[in-house]
Amino acid sequence: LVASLEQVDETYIMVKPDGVQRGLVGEIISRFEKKGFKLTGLKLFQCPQDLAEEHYKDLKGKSFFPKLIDYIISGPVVCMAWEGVGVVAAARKLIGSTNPLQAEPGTIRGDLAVQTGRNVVHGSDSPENGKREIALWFKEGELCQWTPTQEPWLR
Ligand code: RTP
Repeated sequence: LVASLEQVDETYIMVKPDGVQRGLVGEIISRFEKKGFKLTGLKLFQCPQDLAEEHYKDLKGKSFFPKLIDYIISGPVVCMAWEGVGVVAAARKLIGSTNPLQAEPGTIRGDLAVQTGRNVVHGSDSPENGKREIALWFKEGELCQWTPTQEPWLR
């Protein structure tokens, strides 16, 4: 076995409350699965205000910050951890631009959203933030490090 020299990164992906309430959870998870990344954490979660504020602390001075926090805590979100080579940048590409009207067709936001303030999904913007956000949203025992079995599932 030749060990890969490429760095395996992890990213925090979150289906925001509008994505959950519009029934887009399966569709969004499916795009990351089909791309070929490995799911290492998944839960439905009602986010408390202090966690939302900590997650978005870099945006604290922005005029839209209070509305953003209200949006994120308005209903349950789906928290996910994904890992793979290049997963952070690739996930941002799959998600598309922050403003869904500028997001390319074929991206999650380009296909499924209209407003910046209702853009259905979050993805970490750097490997460092991927690690930070996964540690923020998940407890130790909620994450699974796993290797695919060598046995075929179907015969
Ligand atoms: P995210 O962190 O959610 O993946 O989004 P992003 O990197 O594409 O965008 P960022 O600039 O970090 O903004 C975080 C989220 O804040 C909301 N937002 N509202 N002008 C506005 O009303 C405005 N600008 C940003 C969006 O929900 C954005 O995803």
